[in-house]
Amino acid sequence: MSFTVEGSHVQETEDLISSSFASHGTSVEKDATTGKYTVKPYTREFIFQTEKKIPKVGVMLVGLGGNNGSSFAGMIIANKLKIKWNTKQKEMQANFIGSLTQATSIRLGKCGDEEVYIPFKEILPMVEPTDLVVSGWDINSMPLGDAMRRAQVFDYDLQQQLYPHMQKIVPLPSVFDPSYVAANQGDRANNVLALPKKEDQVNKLRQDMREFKEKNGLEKVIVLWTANTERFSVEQDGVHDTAKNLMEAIRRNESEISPSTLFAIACILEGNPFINGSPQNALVPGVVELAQIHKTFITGADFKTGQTKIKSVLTDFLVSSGLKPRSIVSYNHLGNNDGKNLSAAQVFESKERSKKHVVDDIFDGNPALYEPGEQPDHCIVIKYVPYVQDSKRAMDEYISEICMGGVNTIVLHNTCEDTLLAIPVMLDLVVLTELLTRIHMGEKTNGGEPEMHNFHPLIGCILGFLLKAPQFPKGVPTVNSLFKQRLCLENLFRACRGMNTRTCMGLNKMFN
Ligand code: NAI
Ligand code: DG6
Repeated sequence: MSFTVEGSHVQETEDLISSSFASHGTSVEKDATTGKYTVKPYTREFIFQTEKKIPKVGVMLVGLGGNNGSSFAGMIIANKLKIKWNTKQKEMQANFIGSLTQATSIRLGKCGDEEVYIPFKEILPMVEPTDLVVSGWDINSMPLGDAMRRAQVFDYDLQQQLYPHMQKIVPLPSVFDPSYVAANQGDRANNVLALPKKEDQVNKLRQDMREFKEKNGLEKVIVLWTANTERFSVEQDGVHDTAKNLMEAIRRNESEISPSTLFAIACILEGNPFINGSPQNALVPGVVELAQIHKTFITGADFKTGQTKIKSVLTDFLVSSGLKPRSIVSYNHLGNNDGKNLSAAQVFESKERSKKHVVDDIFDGNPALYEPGEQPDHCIVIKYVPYVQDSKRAMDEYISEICMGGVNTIVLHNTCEDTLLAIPVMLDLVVLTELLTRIHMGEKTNGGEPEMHNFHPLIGCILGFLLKAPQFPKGVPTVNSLFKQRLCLENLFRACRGMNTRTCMGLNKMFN
């Protein structure tokens, strides 16, 4: 590692970084008679322990043959082989641009007059992307070389170089339930597990994970759902509400349990983290409870890539500046298979939810502008236009009330290249999830050594920067604001390393 941290609050051995961290918070009490609030600052002392040894990690993608799946595998191989290719403008070389861990930096501090930054990935030991072993499932049997050509995401010259390497990777047969996706996806389904019982399907997925692990000598496997967006499961008491009910419902082959929920359950039972990159409610309450019992990470939902990332920044800028958005309209059209699947109403509704609710907490958090429950008009439109392929066009209009009756209108046009925005986000989710499995925390109390714990299974609260609809543990307030989410990650890792968290107050030079 490129730096060490000194101080009595941090110790580093060959295996472990141990740090203690004082977290300053405030509790608020309301006087029942006067309605007046009293704020009480408090400090809690936490201990973090980070295992330094980076395991050999495998990634299994559900939807391996799709645009995201094949391009993710291609990105890893191209970087591993340091592939260079020609576009019509210039020679390119493989990179991870767009990845928080691989392409951004963290400020260490000042060294004399020099500002010192380190690559984000050096703050704590993280797996090297090129060391990842990639496999997975798809309901379509196409080998990845052909799937990459079908996707039309990479430049032709890059495709030509990757083809022989990619063609060796063939997706495993998957669990498929046509009632969860658009009818237009049926002709893709030629690689489906011929197991009618859900219990057998879960067991087969578990076996696939074990075999992948053994065959490649892996110490950890992370599973990422990047398959089609599914419609929401209709959550029912007695089926989805508890871990016990869910497992019993699987045994009696209940129909309203989605493939993505089955994958999540198989992962939990194998002790493998599961990441849901699509918006559907795979992580129903029974899944969350099962993950708590088995102490396995689950996270979702829906990669935050283009239009929504901008929305969570722009709305935050408007509302935190005291401007009042009254109308947000987000339109996009795209021509890839994702767009084709989203053209079915029930599937679209899943995406609509995650694209829409990403700003709710920003309005709720400013009672100076918005009455309780007041929200701007907010409309999401997605259209399938095959010609534009993966090059999604996203157009947004934000209309805000400004001072003294003024109206401010912002219009954006964003040519997204959806998949090339998504694959670095997928990489970050894998790298950071793996790291989080090696961090343990405890709280210092007056007597004795603190008991150390894993993080709560719903690590969406830590990885929200990468997710449109991060799932938080009950009682933890939702944060969608992009830069708060980034600061959360950076500060958590600084604390684990024994460094002060960033306040951005710049107090050292503030007085005259
Ligand atoms: P895609 O349609 O190209 O790929 C999905 C793949 O999943 C297909 O190959 C399909 O055959 C396969 N599939 C469908 N059901 C399956 C099942 N039950 N088991 C295994 N495989 C199955 O879509 P793309 O563009 O790769 O996107 C994947 C997912 O990621 C979609 O749900 C999309 O909404 C989501 N997403 C994509 C973002 C992006 O910017 N590309 C951002 C946010 C989310
Ligand atoms: C249509 O919106 C397709 C979707 O799958 C999105 O492209 C994807 O969720 C990325 O969305 P966004 O809003 O982050 O650009």
